[in-house]
Amino acid sequence: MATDAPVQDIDGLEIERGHIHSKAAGATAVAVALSRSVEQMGVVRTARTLARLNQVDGFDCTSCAWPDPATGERHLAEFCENGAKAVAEEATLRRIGPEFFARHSISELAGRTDYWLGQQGRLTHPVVKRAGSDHYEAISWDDAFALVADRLAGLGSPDEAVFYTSGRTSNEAAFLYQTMIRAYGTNNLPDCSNMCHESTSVALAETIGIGKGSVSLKDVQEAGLVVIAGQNPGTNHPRMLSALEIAKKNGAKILAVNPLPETGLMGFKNPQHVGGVVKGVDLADEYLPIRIGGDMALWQAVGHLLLRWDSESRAAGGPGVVDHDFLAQHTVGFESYAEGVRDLDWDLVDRATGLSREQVVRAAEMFRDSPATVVCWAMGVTQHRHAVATIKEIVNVCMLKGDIGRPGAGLCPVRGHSNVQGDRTMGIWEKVPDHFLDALGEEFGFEPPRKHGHDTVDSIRALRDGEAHVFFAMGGNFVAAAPDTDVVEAAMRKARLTVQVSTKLNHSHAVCGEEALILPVLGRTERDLTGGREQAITVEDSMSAVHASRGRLAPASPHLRSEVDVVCSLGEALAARLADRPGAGNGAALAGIDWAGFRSDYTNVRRSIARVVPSAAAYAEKVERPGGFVLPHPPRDSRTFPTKEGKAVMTTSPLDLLEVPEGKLLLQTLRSHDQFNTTIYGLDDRYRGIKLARRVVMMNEADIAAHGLVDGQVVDIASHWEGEDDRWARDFRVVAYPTPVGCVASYYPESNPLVPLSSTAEGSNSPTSKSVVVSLHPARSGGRHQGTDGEMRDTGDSMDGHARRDDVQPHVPS
Ligand SMILES: Nc1nc2c(c(=O)[nH]1)N[C@H]1C(S)=C(S)[C@@H](COP(=O)(O)OP(=O)(O)OC[C@H]3O[C@@H](n4cnc5c(=O)[nH]c(N)nc54)[C@H](O)[C@@H]3O)O[C@H]1N2
Ligand SMILES: Nc1nc2c(c(=O)[nH]1)N[C@H]1C(S)=C(S)[C@@H](COP(=O)(O)OP(=O)(O)OC[C@H]3O[C@@H](n4cnc5c(=O)[nH]c(N)nc54)[C@H](O)[C@@H]3O)O[C@H]1N2
Ligand SMILES: [Mo]
Repeated sequence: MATDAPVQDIDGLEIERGHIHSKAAGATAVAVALSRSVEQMGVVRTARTLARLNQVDGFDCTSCAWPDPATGERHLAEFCENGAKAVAEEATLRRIGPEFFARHSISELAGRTDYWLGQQGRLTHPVVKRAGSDHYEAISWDDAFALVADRLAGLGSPDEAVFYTSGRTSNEAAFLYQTMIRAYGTNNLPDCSNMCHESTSVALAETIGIGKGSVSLKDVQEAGLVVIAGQNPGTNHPRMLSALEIAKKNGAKILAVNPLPETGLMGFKNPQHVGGVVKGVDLADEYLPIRIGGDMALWQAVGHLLLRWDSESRAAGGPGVVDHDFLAQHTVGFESYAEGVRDLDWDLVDRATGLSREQVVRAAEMFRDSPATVVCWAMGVTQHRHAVATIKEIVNVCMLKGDIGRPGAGLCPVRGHSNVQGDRTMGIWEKVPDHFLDALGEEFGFEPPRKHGHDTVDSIRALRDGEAHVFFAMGGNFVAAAPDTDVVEAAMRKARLTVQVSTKLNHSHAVCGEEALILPVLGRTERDLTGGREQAITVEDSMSAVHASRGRLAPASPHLRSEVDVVCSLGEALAARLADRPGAGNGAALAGIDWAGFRSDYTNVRRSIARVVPSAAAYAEKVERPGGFVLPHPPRDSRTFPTKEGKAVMTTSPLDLLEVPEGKLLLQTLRSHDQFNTTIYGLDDRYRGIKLARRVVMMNEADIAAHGLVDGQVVDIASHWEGEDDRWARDFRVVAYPTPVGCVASYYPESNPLVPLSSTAEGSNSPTSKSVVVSLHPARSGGRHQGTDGEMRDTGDSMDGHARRDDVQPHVPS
């Protein structure tokens, strides 16, 4: 049977090394997708599940936020290897119930890897950890809701609770969740966006007036130039490669900007057509192996060159290269921008980018010669100190060429979680604008709190400093995903109550508050019969397209509830608790909301969404159309820019280089091919040729020699931040890899202990997960503890819940 989960963490001492692949996908991807699916689901369920994936009458893929092709253009198997793995994780036949928690103490679970935890299977029952206990035990749903309501009402103020959201939550659940939280009385709504594309949302809102990308899938396919900066699409958005393949066939050039020669940037073999499996296409026409954090300098240099060539061309009576009509009609700030980049410090550009002058010029020529350009970016751009300023420079260059609001051109931030953009649209935002709160208050007859709430980083501080006492998570794995693992773990253990609404076991269940609850919910693949009828939910993709999703599989357990049900039931319990015994929170506001009506028919939720969410009029009706509908986007639709100025804003930012002290390196933390964030599917980073090991640090050969290390050596990594004690992560294996000199890379979340809580992007407060100053030291353990799954073994204390903490004790290297 396909249901056996690993009994023990994989614990070999090997790492397997292969070559870096030159083309992504191909037949191997299909084979891997199928074998992983069969492993988790068996043959019949695999066939039934994958056939429904991303089809009009099926369910939306739970992996990334890349959009689906138009209704008539979908392949029979509209999925990718990693989408199939994501679905297999959820549709697995493995189960864990109360007997599992009786067998495994919480401190034992805290010593397990996220890989092992995730492989145990789907959660089947609500469970509780009572104060003082080291085990979860079964609890009824009613008792669980009463417990949460009681602890929330018992706080000094609603602001002492924090409500996290991960980006898989449906629009319906997200909308009701933020309604409940604001009716209760706080805006403490941190979400995964705070660690993800927040820098994008901030930069775009300030410059084009809306924090979302401006392109459609068709624009990508029809672009003259597609730039892919700081993104690894072959692994994280594999279906994007099909769009790039079409773009190339239509004549597009591709410019890849990335410290690593990621396989999915270089080539693609489309598994959907036979010819593709055989030959494949080359993707990047130009690849810039930029230094970590060098992007701002690159974009300023491109702007500088475009303006110079424009003047030269016009002086010679030519047509110029810059769209002055667009600039005059639609932008403000051009003059000061032009002045700012006129005297570019080329020395600084050279040092920041690590690129040759020829490479930079060639890149700028590609912009110059492109009739229409789409710029795509992801975490390699957003998770830096100067991320917001860098994205504004991307916008500047697009403005120069009038590359917004016309076919084949625009800004394309590629979102992460499949519904992270939708959750924001639904009000999951600690700083939601007043007009949203006005509409919400109007709809439900209460006065929402106006004070901005805590984002992710500030929520950790509030818990750490004893200012918040209850942590509630709608999905996700906050403890493992957040920066500064040691700090976040201590903060979480200080909480009075932690509640995790989850599908699968993860580290945040094991590092919990004095009291803790796990509330198991339906996943998107499963039939939702809440209220006795078949319910659909809706999601929004990276390109603002909203559509319905219907799960088809039988739920993993009869005890599961939907996220909508959980929110409605908690809203009712909290209203009842506050009516009986007044406490913290607005009981009247909660009591005035028709939770039962929402639970019985999600169409009622969509009707409220239509009245509250901007531009969502007739939401309930529009999502019923096959393929759904696209939310309006003024810059994209009509070149109108809803900024204060009424025009797009060009900005000037001083070029600032992150100086790395002598002997130190800049570390980026990234994803392997075999994980979805903290969910680890397996130990095979196939395209990069790294197998069995996750505790690795990819490093340039010259750096390995210069630092007196050898390829394969086991090292401890220290991170250095502004006078604070060094942070440590131990026992990482050095892997020689083509990354620029001075730049190293390690997998997330194993490297999260190294990301300082206070090191955040200016303007967005996102952790700088892609630029951590580190140094490497021969391992204190001598390499004895290197386990292939990234867990340390034979430390003698590896099961007391502190094994992972072993890597953060201060240690002065000799
Ligand atoms: N299979 C799978 N799919 C996923 C996810 C997953 O974990 N697994 N996660 C989802 C989520 S939430 C997100 S946000 C996205 C993440 O998608 P990505 O942003 O592609 O994810 P990362 O692995 O963080 O990769 C960042 C890329 O940026 C590059 N990079 C690092 N620093 C710099 C820099 O300074 N400049 C430039 N130009 N590049 C740099 C890295 O080399 C790497 O290729 O994917 C989503 N989809
Ligand atoms: N160092 C470093 N840290 C990072 C990043 C990085 O690049 N480097 N990336 C950041 C980014 S981009 C992001 S988005 C965050 C991700 O942070 P999170 O979104 O918090 O983390 P995930 O690993 O995606 O969460 C996985 C868990 O979600 C639960 N889950 C899955 N599906 C469902 C569902 O349908 N409903 C519910 N209720 N629960 C479900 C499962 O229990 C699973 O264990 O991490 C951030 N952290
Ligand atoms: Mo993300």
